Amino acid sequence: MRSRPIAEAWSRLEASERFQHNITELGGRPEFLFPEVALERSLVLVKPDGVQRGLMGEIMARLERRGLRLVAARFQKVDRPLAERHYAVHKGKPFYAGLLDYITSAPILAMVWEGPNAISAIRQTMGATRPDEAAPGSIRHDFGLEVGRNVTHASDGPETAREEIGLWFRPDELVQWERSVDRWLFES
Ligand code: DAT
Ligand code: MG
Repeated sequence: MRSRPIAEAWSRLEASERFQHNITELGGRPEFLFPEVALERSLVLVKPDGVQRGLMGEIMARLERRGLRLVAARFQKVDRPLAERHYAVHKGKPFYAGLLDYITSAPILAMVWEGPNAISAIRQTMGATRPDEAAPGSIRHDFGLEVGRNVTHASDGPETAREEIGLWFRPDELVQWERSVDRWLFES
C-alpha cells in the first residue's frame, strides 16, 4: 500500500538527501517503501573500446532517449589503483589481469545516470555481459562481439552503485537538476 504523507515528505527532500536516505536508512531498496517516488542512480562507463570506436554519443543518446537523467560525467584516463578498486570483486579470476590492462589502456567516459529503476533499466539497455548472449537491440549486442571488449560498464545493484559512484565521483560533482519533461517520464 502506498503511503502518500511519507511520499510527500520524501518528495520535499533535496535529491542528494533522497539518495542518502536511499543508501543508508533504506538499505538501498527504497522502491519497497516508496515505489512511486524512488529514483535510483547507476555508474556507467564507456570503456576504452567504446571511446576509440566513437560510440560515446550513441551510448549517451540511448540512455537519454530511455528517459534517464544525467547526474555526472567525466572523460578521463584510468590509473591502475582506480582500476583495481573498481574491479576488486574480480581479483583472482583468470580474466582479471586482462581486464585491468584493457580498462587502463585508453581514456574512458565515466557517468552517473538516474531514474526510476535505473539500475535494472540500464543493465537491460547494456545487455548481457557476453555480447554473443546480449539481447538484440542492446548496446553490447549491437556494438560488440567479445566479452573482453563489451563497450560499457553499469552498476549491478544498489549497494554496488553506491560504492562505485563514491569511487568515481566526489559528492560535489553529482549535479542535482530537473527537466521540464521529467513529469512525462517519472510518474511522480
Ligand atoms: P558486467 O560488466 O556485465 O557487470 P562482470 O561484472 O561479471 O560483468 O564482469 C566485469 C567485466 O569483466 C565484464 O564486463 C567483462 C569482463 N569479463 C567478465 N567475465 C569474463 C570472462 N569470462 N572472460 C573475459 N572477460 C570477462
Ligand atoms: Mg559487473
